Amino acid sequence: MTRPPFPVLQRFSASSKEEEAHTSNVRVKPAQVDPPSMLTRLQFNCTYSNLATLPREGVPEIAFVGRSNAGKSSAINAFAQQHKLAFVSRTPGRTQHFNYFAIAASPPEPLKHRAFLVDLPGYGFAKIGMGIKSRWNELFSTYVSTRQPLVALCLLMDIRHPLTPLDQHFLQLAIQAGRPLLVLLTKADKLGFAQMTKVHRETEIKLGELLIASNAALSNNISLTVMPFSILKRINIVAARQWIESTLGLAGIENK
Ligand SMILES: Nc1nc2c(ncn2[C@@H]2O[C@H](COP(=O)(O)OP(=O)(O)O)[C@@H](O)[C@H]2O)c(=O)[nH]1
Ligand SMILES: [Mg+2]
Repeated sequence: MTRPPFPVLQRFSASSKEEEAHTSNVRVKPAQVDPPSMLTRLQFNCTYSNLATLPREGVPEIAFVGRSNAGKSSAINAFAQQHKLAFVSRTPGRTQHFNYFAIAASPPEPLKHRAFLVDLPGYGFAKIGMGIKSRWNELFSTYVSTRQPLVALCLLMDIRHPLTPLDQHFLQLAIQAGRPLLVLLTKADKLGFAQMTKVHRETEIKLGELLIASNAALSNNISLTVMPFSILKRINIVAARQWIESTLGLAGIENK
């Protein structure tokens, strides 16, 4: 059987209004752009520091992972269209726990949820000691390889310095666990359009190579989607949210 030259590397399609918002530098109000989304019902659920106590409801979850300060909490806030849902920090490395955000069942019932988004502790903050780093490494690798309700990972990397050695390390753990990946190249507003497109393409190519190098047999089955992403310029907020909703099985349910 002939193997495709690359693993399943999916092209994103940003909504035309989002692209317009970027290229013409116009800020588009959320109400004009955003289709209705279940993610606007996100609520803080619980903080966990121990894998054994994670929710056992068996509903699907997507975890947000990346270096400290990559923009994880900001992205969750943007998807939820809420300003203070996830803690957005100017002091990197402060979130040390697994923060669970829940989409409530409807009508709301205590302890019944449709899905979770999980804000994982950031990695790679210089002031964190080796003890915490190795504990986080162990936590993450156990979580990503054994957590049954985990349907995908969303990896966030600052578009100005993507695929650092630590990013590659955690990508390899995710790939080995066979998890679908959404890679967001955050703070894309910091680059011009040409540079943003160049980094996007280069990152896709490097990720494809990394997939093949990590596990050639497995790589053909892993879904990998890469998008430039900006909250300030609203680049791909809707496209990423749609990817998340469809991966969580929420597409088309829309607030019912
Ligand atoms: N320019 C720009 N800054 C952003 C963007 N997203 C997040 N930030 C900033 O990056 C910093 C870190 O964000 P945060 O969400 O706390 O990162 P986390 O540590 O990964 O959760 C904050 O100062 C945010 O305001 C973006 O799209 N553009
Ligand atoms: Mg955070």
